[in-house]
Amino acid sequence: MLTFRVLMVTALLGASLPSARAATIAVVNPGFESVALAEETSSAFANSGTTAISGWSIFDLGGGGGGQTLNPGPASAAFPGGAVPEGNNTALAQSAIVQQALGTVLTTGTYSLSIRFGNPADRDDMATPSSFQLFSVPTGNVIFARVGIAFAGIADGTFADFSASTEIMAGNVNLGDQIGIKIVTGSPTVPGGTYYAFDDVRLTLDEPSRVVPVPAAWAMFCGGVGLLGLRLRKRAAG
Ligand SMILES: [Ca+2]
Ligand SMILES: [Ca+2]
Repeated sequence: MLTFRVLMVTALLGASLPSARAATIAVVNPGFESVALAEETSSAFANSGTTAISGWSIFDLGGGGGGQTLNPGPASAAFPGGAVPEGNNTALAQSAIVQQALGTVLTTGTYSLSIRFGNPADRDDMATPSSFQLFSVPTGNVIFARVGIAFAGIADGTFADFSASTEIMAGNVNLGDQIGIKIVTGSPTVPGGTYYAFDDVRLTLDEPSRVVPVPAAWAMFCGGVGLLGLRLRKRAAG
């Protein structure tokens, strides 16, 4: 009887293994830590599409936009106490697009984006828009935008988490396109504006087609059922 119970448990485990987990899509320099900065110092992004910060390019939206990475120390005016949500550095940009091509193409599944946005204490909380986008590199189409990130929900000198997900269905016009992510701080129609800080960029993809038990689990399941059948036949025969 003990053998019977063990076989039943084996069969049930085989049938109910959890589905595959979401895969992380690699982002180069996701926390802007590629340059080791001393406290209270910053390193400017070069402008006009050049890549001065590993992995990332920056484009001026107009009005003299730009950006930098910053390691705020304890006496930081932007982030008093020096707290950043990940590592030592945060990125900041004003009236600019900071973007990265990801070296992968759009497929069906559920994409989830997350990022931390910060509100520098030494800058006015102007109503310039900001967003975090998943986009098609060849077409520029926005596949998903976490739009409307504003300082209203972020206290001066602190960061807040923003995340959302979108399901890409069969038939999406951008399937197969190279994809990228970008942070847009400001607007071409609102020159100047103010600095947004951002850090800890993450992207995952959960592909439904991969949500099946692994072969080893199937082997265990089939073995369990087979042995169970053999056991029952022996019981019936006896
Ligand atoms: Ca960081
Ligand atoms: Ca502020």
